[in-house]
Amino acid sequence: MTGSLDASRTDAYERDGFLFPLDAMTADEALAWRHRLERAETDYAAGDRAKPLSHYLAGGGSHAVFPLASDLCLHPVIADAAESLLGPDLMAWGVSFFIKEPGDGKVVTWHQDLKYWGFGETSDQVTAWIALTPSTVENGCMRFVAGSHRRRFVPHSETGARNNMLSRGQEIAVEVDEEEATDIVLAPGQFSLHHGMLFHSSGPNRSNDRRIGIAIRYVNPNARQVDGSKEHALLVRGVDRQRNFIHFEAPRSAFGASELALHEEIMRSKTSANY
Ligand SMILES: O=C(O)CCC(=O)C(=O)O
Repeated sequence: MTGSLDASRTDAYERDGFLFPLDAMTADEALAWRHRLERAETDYAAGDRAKPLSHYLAGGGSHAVFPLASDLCLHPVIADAAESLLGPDLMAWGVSFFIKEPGDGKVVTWHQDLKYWGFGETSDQVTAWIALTPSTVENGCMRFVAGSHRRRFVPHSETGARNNMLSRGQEIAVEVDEEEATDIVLAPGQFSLHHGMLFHSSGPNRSNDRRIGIAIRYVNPNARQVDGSKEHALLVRGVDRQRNFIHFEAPRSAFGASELALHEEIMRSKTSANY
């Protein structure tokens, strides 16, 4: 199975700033990934750990410390799709888990990812968001405004709202017309692609099951921090001749000592603009 996108799909991505639904795996395979995640959650909770698991899963550096996250970055079908948009040299700069528990009230307010990533306004990145559970209107699927990626950065405010899954409650400070938004409904094993300039958000989980999505931030070697600093990335395919990133190896064990040390280093090197 190939995930390469034909010209009609890459054209649609250029036009709308997103694509969905794309198939990465069967529903049974997605369930196996979910079980793998939930076993890791149970094991982690049983251990004597200094930091909550969410510190690693939500913060963007999970692919340095948790093999499930790095394995997903390397998934051939997902990487094929990213390659169709970014070219053959591909890195995973970030992996974040967006898990909404039933009734936890968590939302993601309207925002543009790139506003906080330090890369400026660039098309040398794409997010693949993989659904391990159904992602529906009821459980708070993502919503995208088609064509909004062609706008420049718009002003954002930081509300600090505790029910916002974004670290500082980042929120677009101009009017977003909800009527224009598309609900990104996905079945388990499907994924969407979105551009980092795209206006997007998601509502609360009103279902009685978890909503689990994993966002992989792929970049190509042209992406670079505008302040000239280097951040860490996992090479997925090809070569990085520009060397704007510090490369790291996929983790060998989940939350092992060397993996935790690397994760600390990665989080320290991220500019405060990132998350
Ligand atoms: O999972 C969500 O609801 C939001 C995810 C998101 O904002 C992103 O992947 O950029």
